[in-house]
Amino acid sequence: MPPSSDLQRFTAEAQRLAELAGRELTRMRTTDVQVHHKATRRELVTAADRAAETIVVGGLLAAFPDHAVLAEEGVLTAQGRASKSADWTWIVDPLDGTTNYVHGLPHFAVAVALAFRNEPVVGVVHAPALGETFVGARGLGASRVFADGRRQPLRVSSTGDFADALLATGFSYVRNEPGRDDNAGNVAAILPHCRDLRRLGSAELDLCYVAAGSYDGYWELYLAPYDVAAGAVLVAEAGGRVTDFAGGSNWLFGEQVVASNGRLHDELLARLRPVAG
Ligand code: LIP
Repeated sequence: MPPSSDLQRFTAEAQRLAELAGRELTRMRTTDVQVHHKATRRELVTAADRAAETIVVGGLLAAFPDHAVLAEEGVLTAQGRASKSADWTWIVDPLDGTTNYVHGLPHFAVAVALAFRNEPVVGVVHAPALGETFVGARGLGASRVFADGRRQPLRVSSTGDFADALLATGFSYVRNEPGRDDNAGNVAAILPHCRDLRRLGSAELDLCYVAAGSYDGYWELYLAPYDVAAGAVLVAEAGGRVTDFAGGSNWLFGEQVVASNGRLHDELLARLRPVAG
């Protein structure tokens, strides 16, 4: 693992670029947001997604030319693929929570992660409409930074009884495709046994709220690496646990993520149904 001084430098640049992109998202949100559809009618993309990605990826490629980049919209890189093989790969979701952004809701974020040999070690999630940025790096802890400069350390909750747990989940764009699990069975299996469920529409912010101790756990299916990489770093640095549905480590590329305060993890895994598809 590289020295912490490198991680601090990478984190600072990721935060700077995420906040710059956040300002552009805010500016573009005041105009009529032109919506386009990706693979399914539910999967939205806007010019704002692309503008934010151009800012973040352009800045990263300029600052770290020998690093690879995996970004959602593929504006400056081959879509969905890292631009080159390298020890270091930036993983970027320029606008996580696009549906919220289009519908005028505040839960959307710019998410920037950096992986060392495919293991995320830096995470930045900037929520412009909420006026906060979640920042962290391997071994350096994680913080919530407010627009007025205040900084709070992130720490997962201490909730130990499932009946007291506030949990979160989401529903994939591909949930109704043949062979896919629409997650309704998991909701039916879990909701009767926890305090309540939330579905806010941004996986990266859901992971941040686990790291902040607001949520006691979160799960979702069929997400891409850029939907989870940054938030997962923050959960780990805040003392939480991130796995796939089997309790293993295939959560980044495996399309199944479970995050928790650690104490509730095994019970959450036990109540989730085996993944179909
Ligand atoms: C979204 C995720 C959310 C999920 C949505 C979508 P996007 O990412 O953050 O958790 O439920 O289906 O995948 O598309 O807004 O970047």
